[in-house]
Order: sequence, then structure tokens, then C-alpha cells
Amino acid sequence: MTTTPLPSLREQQHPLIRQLADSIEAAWHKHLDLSPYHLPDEFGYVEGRLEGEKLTIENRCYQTPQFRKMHLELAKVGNLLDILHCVMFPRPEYDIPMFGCDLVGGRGQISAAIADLSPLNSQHALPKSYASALVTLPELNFSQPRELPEWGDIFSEFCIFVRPSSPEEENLFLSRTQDFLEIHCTQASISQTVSSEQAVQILAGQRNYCTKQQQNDKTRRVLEKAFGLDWAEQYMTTVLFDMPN
Ligand code: BLA
Repeated sequence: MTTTPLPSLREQQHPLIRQLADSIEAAWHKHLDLSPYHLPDEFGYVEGRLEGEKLTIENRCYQTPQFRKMHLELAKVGNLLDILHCVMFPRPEYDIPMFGCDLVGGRGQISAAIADLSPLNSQHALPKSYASALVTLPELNFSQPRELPEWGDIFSEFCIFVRPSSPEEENLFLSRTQDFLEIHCTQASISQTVSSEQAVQILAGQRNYCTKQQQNDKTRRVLEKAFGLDWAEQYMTTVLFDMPN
């Protein structure tokens, strides 16, 4: 499958966002059998205004046999805010975790960098194949770790949430996220379907993940200020964290 490069936004983003966006798409294309996933027309490319600045959102979305939706979003608010948001939503017939990643920066500095492979099954445990690959990765020490909000109990023990304080730390974050993607895409591709009883539990886990993420007031506030309350609610529940049926 060929891609048209995301045109304007990517080149204007913080270098870490640009590199991560490229890495995500490279991993997807290398390992997975991608088909298009159609977002509602009005949400593919969006423009609004936030505090006098132009807010632009560009979305790219795919699906595969194992993933019901793989979403990469880049957003920019003038020169104030650069955002990368990415989630890979598994189909509930597979016991594979949710890959999620968010980078938020502005004026040349990334203030929040988070990446995780979050388990969805009823034991809140990563599959053995994932856990054994992840424990071999060296422990990372960042000078400015950040504390997860209350709803952050969805994340795994491998979650990284930091404010990267130097180019070296930015590279560490990038490289660990690339490791997550490599492990995830290879493991997901060979994953077998589970029993229908287990799938019901995993579905509940994915719904819980989405419900918690919808409680992120920082994301909601940016969207509400630019597009209004109703639009923000609609966007958070149908584009960012829609619930599977
Ligand atoms: C934080 N997300 C934030 C922040 C902003 C956004 C402005 C605060 C930055 C900071 O505290 O330094 C905004 N993020 C957005 C917007 C979009 C977005 C507008 O994705 C989309 C248009 N968020 C996710 C995913 C994860 C995530 C997939 O979308 C994790 C896998 C996490 N973002 C996340 C967390 C915080 C955050 C944990 C910190 C929240 C807090 O401190 O309360």
C-alpha cells in the first residue's frame, strides 16, 4: 500500500513529534496488513481557532486483521502547541494490549511525553510474550518523570510518562517508543484469537480504557476552547476514544 505523506503539518512540528510520526508509520507499514479506516468526513482534517491562533488537526487512520482502528493524529495551535496522539485499538478477539502515545509540546519544548502498551484483559496483565520482551529492555531514568493523573490506572508498569529535558532524553523516549511498536506489531501479527468468554472481558477492558481517557480534562479543554463543548464531546467519543460495540 502506498502513502501520501502528511503534507503541511508534520514539517512544522517539533522534531520529536515529526520523528515519532515517521517511526509509527514506518512500523505500521513494515509489519501490518493495512486497510483504510474511514473517519466521519467532517473529522479528517479540521481547522479552528484557539486564543487567536489557528488550530489544525490532521488525522490518519487504518485497520488490519488484528486492529479495528489505528489512529495517528497531529495537531498544531499556531506556535503555541504541537501535539501527536496515537492509539492502536485491538479487535477484542485478540488478547493484545492497547498501544497509546501522546506528545504535547510548545515553543520548542515537549512538556508531556507518554507511551504505553496497556493491557485490556481481566487480569490487567500483558500477554507473556509481551512481558518477556519488555522486561529485557533496559530501565530508563529520566530527570523529570511525571505523575499520572487519577484515571491513569489503565497504564502498565512499562508506561513512560516524562518531560524530556534534553535531546538525549528525547532520543531515549523515541527509541523506547520504537521498541514498544516493534514488539507490538510483531507480537500482534502472530497472536491467536481467544475464546468468546475472554473476548467479552477484553471488550470491557477496552471500553474502560476509553472511558478513562475521555476523562482527560487537559485534552478536552483544548478542544472545547477551539470548537465548543458539543464538538469536543463528539470528537473525544467518536474519533479519539470511541467505544467498540
Ligand atoms: C496531557 N494532553 C495533555 C495535555 C494537553 C493535551 C494540552 C497537557 C500537557 C501537559 O500537562 O504538559 C492535549 N492531547 C491533547 C489534545 C489531543 C491530545 C488536544 O491527544 C488531541 C487532539 N493522551 C492521549 C493518549 C494518551 C494520553 C493516547 O491522547 C496516553 C496513552 C495521555 N495526555 C495524556 C496524559 C496527560 C496528557 C496522561 C497528562 C494529564 C494530566 O497531567 O492530567
